[in-house]
Amino acid sequence: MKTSKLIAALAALTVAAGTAAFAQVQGEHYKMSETHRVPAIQDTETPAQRDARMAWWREARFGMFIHWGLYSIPAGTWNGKQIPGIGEWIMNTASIPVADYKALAKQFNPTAYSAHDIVALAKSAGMKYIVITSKHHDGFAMFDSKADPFNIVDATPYHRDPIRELAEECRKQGIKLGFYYSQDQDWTAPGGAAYKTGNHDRPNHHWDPAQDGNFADYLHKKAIPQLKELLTNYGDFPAVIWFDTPTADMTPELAGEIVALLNQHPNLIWNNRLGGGYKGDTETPEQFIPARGYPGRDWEACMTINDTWGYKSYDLNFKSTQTLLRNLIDISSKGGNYLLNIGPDSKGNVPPAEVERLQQMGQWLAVNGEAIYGTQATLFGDEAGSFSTTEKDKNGKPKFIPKWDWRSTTAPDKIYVELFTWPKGSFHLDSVPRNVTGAYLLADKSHAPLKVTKSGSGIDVALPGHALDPIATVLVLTTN
Ligand code: FHN
Repeated sequence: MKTSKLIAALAALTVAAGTAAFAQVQGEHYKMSETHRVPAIQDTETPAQRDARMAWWREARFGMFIHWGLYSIPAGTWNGKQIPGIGEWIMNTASIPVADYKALAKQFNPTAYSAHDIVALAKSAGMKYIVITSKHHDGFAMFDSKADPFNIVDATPYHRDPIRELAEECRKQGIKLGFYYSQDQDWTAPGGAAYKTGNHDRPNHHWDPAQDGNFADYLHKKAIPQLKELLTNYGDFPAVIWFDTPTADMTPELAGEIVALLNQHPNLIWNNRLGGGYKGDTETPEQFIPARGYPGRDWEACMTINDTWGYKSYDLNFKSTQTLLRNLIDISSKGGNYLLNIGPDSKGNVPPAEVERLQQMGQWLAVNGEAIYGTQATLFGDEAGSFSTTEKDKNGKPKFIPKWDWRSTTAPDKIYVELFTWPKGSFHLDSVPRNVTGAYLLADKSHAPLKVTKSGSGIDVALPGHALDPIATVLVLTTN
């Protein structure tokens, strides 16, 4: 099956099944090629240059994804009906005509939006960067665009550029900012691609003649000019461009035109979802954590807090702080970043349940962040779980059975062990590939030494009777 068809089939399947999130469109589904007509920075830089370019991102480990746009107005309901699936897909899922969807802009007046508060929230959560939807698949630009009038400054009573305000606040509060940009799907621009949901017609799955047109024209008239605006109008930002959902329309030639633009910004980081065979900088597993990470590749798991990216008024299926924190620790132990989403409502308020969980994560990180930021993957590995010899996953491959007792992250002179279940009496490792010189608990301010007993290449660390944190207590092994 061709890649684009596979992605479309996955999308249709997922929507049909009414599952929580859209298709798991992660990097490995895209066809990549090693050679490009327009070489990308990843093709030409040295390993040392690459390490320097990726340094802040690798150190960061935890970022905030923001899905915010016109779809926060219907918030999952259209013509009185609750529309299944993720909130930002409502236009596609409910086959909303272009004119009706565009009319939402006249009502969009997010007066409660505060860039200051959102950046402060990210910081209080311990997040080190933000990636916001500058334009999602609905084609509405959340920024001041001269290239296309369907944007928040020209088409709404708000008349402000929230992305500019966010960029200024990120600069003030010392955090990086990236822009999500849906370069391929654009459901309100003639020629913009669409994924199939429901009975939308082949070959482009459009549902309104206003969408018909030529993809290359769309790219030249709207997407490339808007990318230029985003890359030049916000000072030292964006630090990241986060592309999404490439289709077969994005040929190597067209993608090459975008790459030529990206190449003019030598510090930029961009993901593996441009299309046209480009691998980009990062793998982007969506709504799942890969069993063993992606050794040798930078990667970032993007996930929702509930079951939608864009705000849906009735999606209250919020994950617990325990789940979210364990995800962060699990991802860090496999060498990846966690891009955790919030979905502000149409006034610009972040749902309180999301704020609460992020702040609780931040409290844990304020004490234990040393075990996360700038760390490397585990030196062990089996603690994460193993592949079943009998059970198969939905792709027919051996099923990964995770274990949730502990994880480990690594610094040059330390091994961190994040304990989820508290062992009775002592923590045992069969084999440690370094010489352990001491041990203490990170949340113990006095760093009182714990007794370490060595046996062969293994160790036992004597522990107090109770965990210091109900979610994860970090045991630090000093090493040389
Ligand atoms: O279709 C989008 C979806 O709305 C959301 O933006 C996610 C975030 O990674 N990306 C696409 C699905 O892969």
